[in-house]
Amino acid sequence: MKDFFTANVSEVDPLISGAIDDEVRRQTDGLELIASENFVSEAVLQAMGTAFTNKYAEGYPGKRYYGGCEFADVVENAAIDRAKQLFGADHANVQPHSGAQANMSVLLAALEHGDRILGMNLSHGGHLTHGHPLNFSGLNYKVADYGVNKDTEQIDYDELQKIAEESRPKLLICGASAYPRTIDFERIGQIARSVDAKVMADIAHIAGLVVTGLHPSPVPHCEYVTTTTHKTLRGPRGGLIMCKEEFAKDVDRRVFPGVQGGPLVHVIAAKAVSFGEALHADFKTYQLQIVANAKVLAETLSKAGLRLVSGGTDNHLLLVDVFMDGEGITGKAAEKALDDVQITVNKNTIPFDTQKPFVASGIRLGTPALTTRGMKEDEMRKIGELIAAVIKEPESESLKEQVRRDVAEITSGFPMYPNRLKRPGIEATTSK
Ligand code: DSN
Repeated sequence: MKDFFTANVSEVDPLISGAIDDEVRRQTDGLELIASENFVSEAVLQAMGTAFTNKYAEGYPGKRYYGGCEFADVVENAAIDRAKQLFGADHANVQPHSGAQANMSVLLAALEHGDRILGMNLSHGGHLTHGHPLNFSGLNYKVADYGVNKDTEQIDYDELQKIAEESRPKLLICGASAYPRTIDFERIGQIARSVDAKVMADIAHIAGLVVTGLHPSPVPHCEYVTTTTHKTLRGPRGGLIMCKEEFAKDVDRRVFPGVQGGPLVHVIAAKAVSFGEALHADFKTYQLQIVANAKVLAETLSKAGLRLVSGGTDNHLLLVDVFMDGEGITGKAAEKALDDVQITVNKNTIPFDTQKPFVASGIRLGTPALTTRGMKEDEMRKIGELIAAVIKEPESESLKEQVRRDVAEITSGFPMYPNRLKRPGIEATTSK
């Protein structure tokens, strides 16, 4: 048993240890532009890799179904208090393992089976859990949907009002996973109240902007607010629900025992650490830079002749139409060509897309992760030019060779996780 409690993963499991090392190297050597990803601090990583993973703590602080939860209570109470302070919310539940489980819990709290929801169409920027037919939200509830205006590619609030009046939902779901513009939560709240509906705002993408005042907060206007903790908020992977006090009991009992069993206390510890980081003044500086970087990236791509959905961005992400009615390449081809040069993005449908979702006409880019590394406007200009060049000549091996060198030069100036990088000279143990 001596080794059991002391040996490192590299000593006991070379395959997994090698893959972990390779992943750190991949993240370090590449340009990460997936809008929903970010890099957590070493402190957050450490909090996650702790003995709290051993602990069952079903229930809530002070009311657990297991003994020995006194330190789990310290962690969960800290996460709750910090989340409430960050968002200015009455109540926070920090236990959801993911954004999908946060949303599922709210739908269970707010609705009866078969009630109607009104959510943003996935192909216009919404999310699976907002009513997609293959998701629990589409399987258990009647669904009406809204999207963006064909000309502006932005939410048409008058149209939304009309759809709400026609469909009479019990819950209006707003928030998006691929929408580059500011969302008018106040107006959405008014629309919901005019048809006697409640509102759930899913701010998974923009939570970091919301807590720093760079995007209007939904908290005063919406009964329920959900988010993931790992995107602009820069915490560990996980979910979070905020609600008005009158809904707190219902939300809590839908998370546990409704949807989940024991909470992941090690992840809640990491959430608490990241919320503490987000309460620091420098978190606003970071969020301001995310937005500034997105604007420069958008301008650069636009100047290079690519079409930006909605014409630009107000937040951390941009949706680029790379297909351009057949003049360009598909999102799938663009994702692959960029992957070849260690620029990581995801293909994404654009509103009124003519391509299937797995092919798509667009790619989605976001700046949270590269901004965490310290990159600023100059790097964004260079990166935008590299992306545009690859999309214009996706088959050119000589261009890709050059871009790979440029990517290596950029990333080498912005090191990360020095204590977690594989020792130099040790070869990769897994292959791509
Ligand atoms: N998969 C997330 C995203 O990429 O936006 C949403 O759940």
